[in-house]
This record gives sequence, structure tokens and C-alpha cells, in this order.
Amino acid sequence: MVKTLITVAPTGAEADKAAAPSLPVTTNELVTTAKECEAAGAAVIHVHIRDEQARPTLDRARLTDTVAALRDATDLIVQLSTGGAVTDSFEARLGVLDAAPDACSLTCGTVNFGDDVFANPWGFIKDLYQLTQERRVVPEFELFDLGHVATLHRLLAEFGPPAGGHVHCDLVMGVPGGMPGDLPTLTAAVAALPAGATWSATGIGRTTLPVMLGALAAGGHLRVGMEDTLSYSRGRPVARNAELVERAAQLATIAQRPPMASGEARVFLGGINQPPRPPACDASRR
Ligand code: KMH
Ligand code: ZN
Repeated sequence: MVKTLITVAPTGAEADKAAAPSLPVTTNELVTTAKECEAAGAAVIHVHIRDEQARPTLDRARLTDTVAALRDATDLIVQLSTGGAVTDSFEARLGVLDAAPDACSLTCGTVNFGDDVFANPWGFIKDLYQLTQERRVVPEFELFDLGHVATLHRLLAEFGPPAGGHVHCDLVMGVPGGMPGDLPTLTAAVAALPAGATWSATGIGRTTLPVMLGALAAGGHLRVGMEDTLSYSRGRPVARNAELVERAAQLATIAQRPPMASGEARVFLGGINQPPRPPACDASRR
């Protein structure tokens, strides 16, 4: 029995704080959310940050401080988004690795993204991948479409295995312009993955539940959070990210695959080191 890796994506770059007041946008809100989600069963946190006006930013100092704050407060694997917002430059997105996270997202192709385009040309993908190898940051391959799986194969064939040696993917389904969040597509995408790869899936908006149930049935792992859905059920806004993690953990437990602790997830994802934690109290200061 393989336990279930649960990733929480609490913020994203798209949702508006004014329209979704429970969206965590400050460092304090993010840390509080992270602690609640860890207690509920998450092992990985996929992080986008916001500026003082709650707008998405890739400010390096802020990213570095956020990584430190999350490490101080939790044992979660800190995965920074290199996708950012559709308006972010490739240079700024590469610069995310300067914040030295445990892991990062790495999207394997361009995709229509509602009325926008989320641009990930081959040149950027290979530069980012080589940078993850150089910095020993574990990538999670984000696959929004079946064509992205072909690019993942090309990446591995040309540049070899990722930091840690293990390939873990996330199927992002139901983005308007990307692959639909349904079972035939999930099955096709999983069948096309490289041998030995593990995968999570997340369904955007109303595809959240079918994708989660399908992923559990197919032996996959889960990503949930307010980046992906702002509704807990029809007409009921998400009150806290942790309730999405709690529901995922309950369903995983019913499926006889309870949530993986973060320590287990560090091994599962290819040996991500436990970051040094500050001592609970410093005896030398007494
Ligand atoms: N915000 C989207 C444009 C990622 O985090 O790597 C891209 C995204 C993917 O969220
Ligand atoms: Zn993201």
C-alpha cells in the first residue's frame, strides 16, 4: 500500500483577495494556513506569494523570507511556483530558484489559460530544468495537456533525471484551454507518463471532486487548495484551505491510502533533506 501524498496549493496567482477573503496572501496568513494544512495531512505546500497590495509577485527577498518562515513553522516540503502569473517574465521565473526552495514546479509546455496564455516554450523549459539540476531543487513536472507529457519525455531524454533521481508529475486538469478533468483524459495522461514516474492530479473548479476520486482510484496522489478551487461545494465558498486538505485526507483514508507524513514524502520524492530547524529554546541565552 502506497500512502497518499497531499500537496496544498493555498494561494495561486489568479484569485482576488477582495473576492475571496480567506485566501492567504500575507506571510502570516500563509504560515497559519501551512500549519493547519500540515495538521490536516498535507506534506507539500505549493507556494505563490503576494505583495503588500495582495498582487502576485516574484520578489526574491520576499520569496526567500517566505521559504524561511514556512521552514521555521512546519516540516512541509516547500515547493515554490516557477509558473508565477501569466504576466511574469522568464527571467523572473528562473530567479525563483535563488530563494533555495526544497522543490519547484516546472510546467512542460505552453497552454491557453482562460483568455490568457501561460507561456512555457522549450527554451525556457530546458533552462529551468538545468537550473533545478544545478541547484539540486526537486522539480514537480506540471502537465496541463497531453502534449506536455511528450515534452517531459524529451526533457528527460536530453538532460537526464532530475535532482533526487525521481520523476514526480502533477496533472493539472480542467484549466479552460488545457486538458479536461475527466476520467478518459486522466487515464490517457497516466498511461503516457515515463516508466517509474509517480503523479498527483488536481482538478480546477468543478472538476476538483471527479479528478480527486479518479486519482485515488488510479493509484495517484492529490493536490488541493484555493489556487485550484474557491468552492467547497456548489454555492459554498471555501472557508479555509485546511478543509480542502481534510476532505482529501478523509477520502484517501477511505481508499485505504492514508496521507503520507512530510518525512515520508521527502524520501518518496527522491531524498529531499530535512531543513535545519531552529532549536525550540536556546539554553545559552538563559
Ligand atoms: N499561475 C499560472 C499561470 C505553477 O505554479 O507552476 C501558473 C501556475 C503553475 O500556477
Ligand atoms: Zn501554481
